[in-house]
Amino acid sequence: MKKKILVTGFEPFGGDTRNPSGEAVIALPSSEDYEMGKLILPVSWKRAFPEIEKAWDAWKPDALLMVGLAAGASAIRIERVGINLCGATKDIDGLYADGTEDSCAEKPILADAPDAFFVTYDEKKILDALKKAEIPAKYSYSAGTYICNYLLYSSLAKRKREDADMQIGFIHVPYAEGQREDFPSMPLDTIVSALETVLSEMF
Ligand code: PCA
Repeated sequence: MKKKILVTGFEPFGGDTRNPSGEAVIALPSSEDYEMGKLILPVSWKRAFPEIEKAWDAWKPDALLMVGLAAGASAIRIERVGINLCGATKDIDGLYADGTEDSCAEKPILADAPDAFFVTYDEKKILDALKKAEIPAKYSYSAGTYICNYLLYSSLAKRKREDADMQIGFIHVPYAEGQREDFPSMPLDTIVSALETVLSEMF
């Protein structure tokens, strides 16, 4: 049986009209080698992770690859760790992580849980494959403290809780070329190729 990979990207947020992570995930072609499920998530503290959980529980994927935009990045960022912290940043619903409009305190994602979890995809294999494909890529040791890190930490915590044997990781991508003049960017085609390369190295 073919392995199943759930791939997620995001809708636009923070004043941008596009999000290359969602666009690249939508553009990903299917593969002979694995079955792919796709989700394009809202940049919402409350609404994004339940969508992953629902697909995970119903479809039972063998791997989960999440993709998000990292404004300012000039290379593909292979995230290595999710931390137990929500930053004080509002989401597209105008809410902070605690569900309020007016508090701005940082808080843990999960109470009484580990400070961090490492990703479970093979980051070395992925970096080598991206380098071989001549796509600028590097390891990243912080996925930030916004919704991307929230999904990464929450997924790794679920995996641990359920003792699931799943490859889980997060890729941050630059802005798509032509999207913003004030930030580094990468052609959307290259971002799509990068994700195909990552997916081919998930097992
Ligand atoms: N990037 C944000 C959230 C959605 C996205 O594409 C992040 O890095 O947390």
